[in-house]
Amino acid sequence: EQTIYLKDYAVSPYRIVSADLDFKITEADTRVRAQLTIEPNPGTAAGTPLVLDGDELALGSVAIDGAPLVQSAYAADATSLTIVEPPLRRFVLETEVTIKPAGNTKLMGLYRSGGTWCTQCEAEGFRRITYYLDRPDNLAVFKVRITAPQAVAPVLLSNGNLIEQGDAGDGMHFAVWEDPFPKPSYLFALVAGDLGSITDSFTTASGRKVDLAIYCTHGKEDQCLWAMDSLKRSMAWDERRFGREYDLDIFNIVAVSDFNFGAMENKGLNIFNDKLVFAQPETATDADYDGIERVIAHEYFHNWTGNRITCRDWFQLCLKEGLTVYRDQEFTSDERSRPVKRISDVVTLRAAQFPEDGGPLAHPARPSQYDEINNFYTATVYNKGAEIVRMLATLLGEAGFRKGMDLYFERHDGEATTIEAFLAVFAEANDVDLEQFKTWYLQAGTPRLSVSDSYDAASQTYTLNLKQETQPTPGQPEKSALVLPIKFALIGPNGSEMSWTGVTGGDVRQDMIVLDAASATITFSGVPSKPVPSLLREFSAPVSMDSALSQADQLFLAQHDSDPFNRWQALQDVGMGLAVAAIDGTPWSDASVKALSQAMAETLASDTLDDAFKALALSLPAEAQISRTIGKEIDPDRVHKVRKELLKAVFAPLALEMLNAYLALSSEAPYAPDAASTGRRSLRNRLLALMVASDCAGAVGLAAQQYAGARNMTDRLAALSASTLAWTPDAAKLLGDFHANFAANDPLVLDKWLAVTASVPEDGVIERIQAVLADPGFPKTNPNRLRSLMGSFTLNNPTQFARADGAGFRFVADFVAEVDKINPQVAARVLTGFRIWPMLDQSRRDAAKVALGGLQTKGSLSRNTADILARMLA
Ligand code: DPP
Ligand code: ZN
Repeated sequence: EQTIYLKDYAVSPYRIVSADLDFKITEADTRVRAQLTIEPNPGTAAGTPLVLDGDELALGSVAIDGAPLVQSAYAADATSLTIVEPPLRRFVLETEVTIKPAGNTKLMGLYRSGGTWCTQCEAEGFRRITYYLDRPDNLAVFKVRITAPQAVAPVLLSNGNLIEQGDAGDGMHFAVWEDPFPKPSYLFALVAGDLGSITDSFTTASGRKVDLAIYCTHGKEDQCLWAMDSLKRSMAWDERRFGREYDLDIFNIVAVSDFNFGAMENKGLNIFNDKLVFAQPETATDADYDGIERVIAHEYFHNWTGNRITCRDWFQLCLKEGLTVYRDQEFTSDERSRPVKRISDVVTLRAAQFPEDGGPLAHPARPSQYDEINNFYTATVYNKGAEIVRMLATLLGEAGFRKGMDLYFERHDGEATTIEAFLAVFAEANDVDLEQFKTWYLQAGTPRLSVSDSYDAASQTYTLNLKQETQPTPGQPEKSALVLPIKFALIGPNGSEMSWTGVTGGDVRQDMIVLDAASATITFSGVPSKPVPSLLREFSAPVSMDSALSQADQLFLAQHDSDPFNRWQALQDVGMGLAVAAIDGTPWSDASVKALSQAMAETLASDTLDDAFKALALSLPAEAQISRTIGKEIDPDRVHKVRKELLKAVFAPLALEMLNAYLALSSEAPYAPDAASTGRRSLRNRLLALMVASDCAGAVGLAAQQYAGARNMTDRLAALSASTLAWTPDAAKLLGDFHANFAANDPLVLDKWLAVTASVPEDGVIERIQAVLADPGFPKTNPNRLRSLMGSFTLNNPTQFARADGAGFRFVADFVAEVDKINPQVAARVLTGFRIWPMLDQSRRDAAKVALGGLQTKGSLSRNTADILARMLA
């Protein structure tokens, strides 16, 4: 396979300045006529061929300035169209191709979802629509004519403004759209279908009225209201927080059922996976409402960070994604609870990005090479990318960060640019050097921060020893020191923050240590008594930190730290310490478990902490996180068993408190998705899960009762999964009931049933999943269904996926081979679940290798899957 390298980036010899596209859509196929106005770039020599990208296109004709080209003047192969000797001046290239959207199961380019024609072009889908310079640094203005059957496609949409529409005879009609903003091809979109819609409007800060619409399958209009509400709040927030106004007179969103991504930020015409649009209390959970708000915001924010300023090449993907995730995180923090959002984001980072960064698929946030760009839409590019931007904001302060952002928009609007250009605006606006900071973008791996400390009473000095180290990752044996902003405080014996009179040995700025060397010894003088350090407050750098604190000190922080993140972290650290020691063969003492139990009880009883925070705090680290902390020779069964026992030991003694709190949190109020109501439900459902998991008397019945009486999906699904995860006596019955009464007729609810089914940590789950897949009615072309089932199995069911007998690995490998022929992106994504294999114990490693080796011998794998497989086995 050909590897693409960042160092090979070169400006194209030609550029397309405008694209006039004419789509004729019929049931059988779609004919695309493209008139591309093309110019040579400066320095292009006469006779330089023009090479356009193409994929699965049936070429009809080629002409330049109206004159058809003779056969010898061009050449078309499976991936390109070459014009041998184009004119060395502005010219119009006209091509006509035919494509078959109905058979396009890769869901890249123009395809059909249900009855609707829709597009997905990022990263390289546009070349499946017409021959083009399908690269993000080619910005062109688009004019699009769509002709389609009036009866099946009354709605015709593309980017920008509608400038003409009418009847085209023979039952056909047409619409012409024009987008005044030059854009790369990956932001092109087209939709044709029979859709309902809701409409609204937003008036921008400067007083311009923007018409908003969300299109969906008829009958689902009511379910789009939350998305619309989220959109309007996003538009207002970007004006307030970043001074960014929307720039077109219309903003359209379309919900479709078959979609590889969550959503896509096409200029003026976002296309969404319907699960990130539809919400009603009976079928969507609080997590779904959250996800919709977050992704609507994310795609909207791309209008400035991604669309107005785009990427020069795909190596720069995190220029738009990391920054836009940071922006959507800030939006949610401002709209809801900042500490709760921060904790949730860190949980996600540790669950999704740390394992990537510490395994065979590790890559820098800005990679320097790729075989298949679709495999780089990763937690590293998105979530670590956001952490890097967050560190920049932490280092520069809110005002300094905003100055940099303002300069970024001012300087690069309308450009396709790079990480270097992004960093340069912050350096310039704040007069700082960010050369070393840039390493965050270039170096893979999660730095490990180790800390030790000492206090000298005689001299009243407190010393912190900090050390950072990053393990080698594929292709990067040597690592250098990163710039780590470490927010901190020293907590005195009475629980309040201590001050000091002098500091030596490090860069200490008020509440932040900046560690930029491999190690530092920092001495604080004038410290009257031994403090407990609260380090990495707000999780100010994406590192893994070995807590050197005693359990007593951790519990002290859990009680007194004024930083909510570290308060939560301290409880997690206590649980982690006990679990890891027990797995290593040092059982916990009664006293240590009792102390944790007590701290959990105090957390639950607190009248200052809010419900959502309590729900997060009343937990132990997940199995996968415990495994990662141990790091090698993992036996997932043992991790599962020990964690379960610990959970019981900590929470069973709190049965009465939990029950009383659970009962007190009941509410008769109608469902509302606001932060307070969501928090209340999350704590109540957390308590239910804890009572069931720790075998509290009556808990099984309580879950069944909540399941049956639930008036919203949040509570129903929580009761169901509490039962299935603990595999209570009535779990199977509830699962069956959920399928029959809720999931059977609603695909998005079916996804929940699939996920719950695949996550049951019991023998027999593989057979149950196989039965689901064998049902002829199961849609193997729908990414949501496949991901709910197989993504949940590989990521949320470690004991069954990594079974010692290899059955889980074999099953997933077979699935990947089959689905690879239908949708390579989904197949490759499921395959990434294998990334844990190097840290498993010997027998499981062997089993994983056999399964992966078997897949490799299958041959004819897609580039997507072959790339993941090769890296997995390297
Ligand atoms: N639509 C995807 C996202 O917004 C890819 N750009 O992240
Ligand atoms: Zn994005």
